Amino acid sequence: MSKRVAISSAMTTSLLLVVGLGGGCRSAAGDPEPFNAPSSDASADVVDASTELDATNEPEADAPFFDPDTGEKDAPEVLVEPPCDNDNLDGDEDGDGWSVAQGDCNDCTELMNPGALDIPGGVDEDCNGTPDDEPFGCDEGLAVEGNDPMDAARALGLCRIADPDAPMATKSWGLLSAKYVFVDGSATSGTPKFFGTDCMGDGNQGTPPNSLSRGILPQFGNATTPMGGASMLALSTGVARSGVNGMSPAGAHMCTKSGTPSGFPTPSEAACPGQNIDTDTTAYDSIALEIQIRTPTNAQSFSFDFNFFTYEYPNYICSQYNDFFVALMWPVTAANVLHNNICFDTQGNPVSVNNGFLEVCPPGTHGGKVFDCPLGIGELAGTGFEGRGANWWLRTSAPIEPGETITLRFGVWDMGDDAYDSTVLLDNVVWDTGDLQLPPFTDRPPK
Ligand SMILES: [Ca+2]
Ligand SMILES: [Ca+2]
Ligand SMILES: [Ca+2]
Ligand SMILES: [Ca+2]
Repeated sequence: MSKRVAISSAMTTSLLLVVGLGGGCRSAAGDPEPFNAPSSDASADVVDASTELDATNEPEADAPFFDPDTGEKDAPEVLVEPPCDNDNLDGDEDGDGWSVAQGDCNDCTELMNPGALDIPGGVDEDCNGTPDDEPFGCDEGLAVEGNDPMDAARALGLCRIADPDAPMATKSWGLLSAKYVFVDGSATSGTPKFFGTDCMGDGNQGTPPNSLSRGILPQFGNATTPMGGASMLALSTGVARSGVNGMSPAGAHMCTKSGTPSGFPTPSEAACPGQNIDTDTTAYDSIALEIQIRTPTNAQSFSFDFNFFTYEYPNYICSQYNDFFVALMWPVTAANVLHNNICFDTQGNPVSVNNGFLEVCPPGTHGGKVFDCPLGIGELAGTGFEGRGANWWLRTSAPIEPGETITLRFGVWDMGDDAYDSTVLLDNVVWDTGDLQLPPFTDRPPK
């Protein structure tokens, strides 16, 4: 089950401890003042995320954070700004790190200060003098082949840029940095397996990741559009564009090589008992976006959406060639996270062709596994992955500490060799200001 549902007009009286920036971005096309109109029908397209959190069910060491069978929780409560004298200028009465003199506009709630996300609802959580003015809509008109990694972050819906060295009064949450790297965090390619005229794009020894390994796309294939806003980020071990491009996605030589992330490759133990896992820590044709974010002081978790397409279906299941998609996070303390990867299915398998969510495909039995493919093949049309497999959109959520600086590295790589490419689409980073910190999980977003 998913923890979050799209807000309907019927729910708008009790919304808004939770906000989807992606939803705000999405609204840009049709609603000029989306955050100021939470009770209109248009808000169904505006505010993307809600939750049913039970504030009385505080997480305990061994207790589940939610009912895994029903997903049941109570609706969130609207933030009501508490009356506050703010008469202790240099103290920090609410313990949120800001004194009134430093810019805390309400020193009686830790949910309001310059580091907060400004949630629709009439309260000026971020204390900049204007309620509900969180930036949005920054991913329109971005160039497909744009080289600025900050644009890739914008494509994900991250519209607020923060200054790493800002004084307290303007120490907002937001994106601190972004860069394209290989999946091990390195920035220059090792000696690739192939190079020369066979290469697509600009990969070579000593180069940064191939510029064709990434793209900022308004659409992928005939059917896949962004989950939030106007564009999404594509990362590929082939060419990160729709359709067939040279040998991509059958097996393009992008002509880069790096190490795998620390701890990888890992087996898909639950999905592939006895899988012959490669011990080679070489990542072919890898690409990653690494971003640093100072998290909102009023958020407890975040989520992002991804959609993994792989040419390895149906030929290579449970093999040493299985490509990986990982979402690595630092710091991360959850007990169910292996090697900092917050993205895995309910069995703990990392995202590859073996993942339990591979449901867009022509059905069949391959590698000893039955693939029912309940989502059909329509979404493969025009992608270059016709006859192959994809997950369709999934949503990964993970807890954060409010106001901390986190690093996220989203990456894909070819395992074993550089043949049979995989492409992941990424979009819709959303902050959740509910009371609870759920452990990392991945599931289908609500329709
Ligand atoms: Ca304070
Ligand atoms: Ca405060
Ligand atoms: Ca504001
Ligand atoms: Ca607000």
